[in-house]
Amino acid sequence: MALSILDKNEDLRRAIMDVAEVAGYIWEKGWGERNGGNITLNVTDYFSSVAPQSLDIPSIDLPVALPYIAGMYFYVKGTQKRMRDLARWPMANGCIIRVSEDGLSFQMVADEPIAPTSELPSHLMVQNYLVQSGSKYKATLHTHPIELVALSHIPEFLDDTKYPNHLTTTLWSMIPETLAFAPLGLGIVPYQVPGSLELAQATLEKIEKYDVTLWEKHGVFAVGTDIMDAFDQVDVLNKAARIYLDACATGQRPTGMSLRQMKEVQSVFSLPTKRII
Ligand code: 2HA
Ligand code: ZN
Repeated sequence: MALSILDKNEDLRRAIMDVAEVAGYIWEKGWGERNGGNITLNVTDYFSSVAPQSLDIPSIDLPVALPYIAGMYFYVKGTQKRMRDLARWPMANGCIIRVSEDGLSFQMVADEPIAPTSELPSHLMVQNYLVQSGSKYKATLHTHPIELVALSHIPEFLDDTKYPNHLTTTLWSMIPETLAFAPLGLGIVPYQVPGSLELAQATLEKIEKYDVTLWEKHGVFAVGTDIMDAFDQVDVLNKAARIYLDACATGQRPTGMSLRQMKEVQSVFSLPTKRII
């Protein structure tokens, strides 16, 4: 059997094992039913010592030009692949792609020719933005966290014009850690067809400001320095959503921490109000 690309590249293997670990958490939490959710990781750094291979394999067109990630490598979950399988066999349920030098197409580099996710436009458009803006963020994660999706069905949490920042403030007020570990809050993207360019474009606009955006009645899209960081932010926000719903299940509306208490946490921990890197 041919050597896997991971056997020849220990740093790449570790990064992909982190992806596999997060895929396992997603399955265990019930956020990744069937083939639900996607992960994309910029792995270009692990290929820097390797000259671009001349690849005698077909190129697949991208829906939009992505010049900033031209020549870059990404690990991407495969289309129709399951998180619970990826947790055990990451290279049989995901692939490494290389974007062409003109940023107009990509090729599947390793190991098996697995077609990437239907959400590739949103993942690569956001990756393109991250490189363009000089960000250190390498990971994008789409998943279906139950409690956050449940809250995206509640009209008062969706109308950011009538109730500005209402969902973020409610989540922050549930437990101080939410404010500390998801200090940028949660952006909201109104419902769009999954996999569409419209969804990708709307996500991109929110990701400029937020690390995590909620796709109305669908899931979340998160970015992070690595896959653990992206996962942790979703986990923290979803935990707050769970506390909110559990409190509501008593038949009462939770009071939440007061604005004064939240401001105190913000100043004691010097929390950022904008992305720093
Ligand atoms: O790829 O979750 O939204 C599976 C999805 C699409
Ligand atoms: Zn989805």
